Amino acid sequence: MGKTALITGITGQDGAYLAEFLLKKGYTVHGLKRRSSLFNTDRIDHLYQDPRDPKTKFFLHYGDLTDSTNLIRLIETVQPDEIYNLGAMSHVHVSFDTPEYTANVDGLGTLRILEAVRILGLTEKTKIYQASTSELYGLVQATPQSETTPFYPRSPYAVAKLYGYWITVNYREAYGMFACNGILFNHESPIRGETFVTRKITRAVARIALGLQDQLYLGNLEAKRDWGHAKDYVEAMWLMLQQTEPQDFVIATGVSTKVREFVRLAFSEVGIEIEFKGANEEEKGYIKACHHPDFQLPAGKQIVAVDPRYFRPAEVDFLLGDPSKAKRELGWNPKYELHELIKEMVESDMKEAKMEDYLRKGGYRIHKNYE
Ligand code: NDP
Ligand code: GDR
Repeated sequence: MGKTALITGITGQDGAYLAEFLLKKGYTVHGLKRRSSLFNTDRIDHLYQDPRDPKTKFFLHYGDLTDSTNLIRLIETVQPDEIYNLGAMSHVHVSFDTPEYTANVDGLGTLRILEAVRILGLTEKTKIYQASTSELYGLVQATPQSETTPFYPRSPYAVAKLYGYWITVNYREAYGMFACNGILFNHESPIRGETFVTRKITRAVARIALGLQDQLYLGNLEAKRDWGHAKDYVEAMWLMLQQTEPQDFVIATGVSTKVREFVRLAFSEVGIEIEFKGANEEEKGYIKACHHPDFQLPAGKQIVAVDPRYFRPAEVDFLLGDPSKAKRELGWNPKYELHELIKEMVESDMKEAKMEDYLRKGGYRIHKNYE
């Protein structure tokens, strides 16, 4: 008999990659999805299986991390061997606008999962992965950041995740539950949400190259992040739950890059050399040269600008992870380097932009403003 997993946040970037990964390993996968007024399953539609078919191994259930009754009923029905708690209001900037909701979902949501497992008497059977984050480190105390670096959260999101982190540790110590925190540094992919900086950039690169967009407006270009590929990171989540003892692990690449450099690398994927002038809120990016024969973009054209609306009330300036414990104890090693990640993202966004261009030229109206 294969194992059964329950994934909260299955419609998100990581949930989609993890579901695919576990199905390939022979798991039966159950996912929690929120009710929304439009379909929200784009990232997992390719995994759909007919629930009427007795051989089906992929099931979706309506639910929400703010609803204990729903979580208890679902966990009782599914009897999971492993729960991956990936559901969250995951946007750091938005958490300043919705702090209470973020605390409820990201903080208390974690408690609700742990309590449900305890109430149902599943503490011996069910292993739990908690999606913790490098945002916990916040204001730099030391670099590179490891499992022993002190936390200093800098946003309602990070403070909520700090509760999630400690309540996971507490239930492990208090009730002997197999519960682990994965302290994951930023990880991206072609299915990354469009309002996170990497995807916003790669999408703009493709749309600017095709003349569908004039400018890319960004916030703090000086911020540094340790960016990896989501595909590598979901494997680490699974590995944590296959160990004999529950432990917390940092998952990162060990390389940190400025947002400005990510912009430069992404434009260079389509042959556009960019140079930056000005400082802080006045900073702008201009085309130095365009080497791609298909794109008619003149040197000197401004294509990047800073918009102070994207600055955060409190920023996390510098994240750099030390994944040596995960490498040593889990045998985990990231397969992707940053340039490969950027290449894959730009290629995928170029395909989408070409489709958009085609539809527009065919007279179809498309209204999608992501920022
Ligand atoms: P996404 O934003 O892509 O996905 C978040 C998921 O959570 C979506 O499925 C979303 O549903 C769901 N969700 C949101 N609110 C609720 C709720 N109230 N109840 C149930 N589900 C909810 O995030 P990622 O896939 O990038 O990240 C996965 C997890 O890992 C998150 O917890 C995130 O905070 C954490 N993390 C992410 C990192 C990264 O770099 N990607 C790094 C470290 C941690 P819907 O689709 O309906 O919006
Ligand atoms: P982050 O990711 O906050 O690290 O959280 P995001 O991509 O949103 O920001 C990274 C850095 O880029 C700067 N930045 C901008 N960010 C956005 N979104 N939009 C902009 O226009 C922009 N311009 C500059 C930000 O200020 C920041 O410094 C992500 C999420 O996935 C979290 O859920 C996860 O926990 C952490 O990564 C690890």
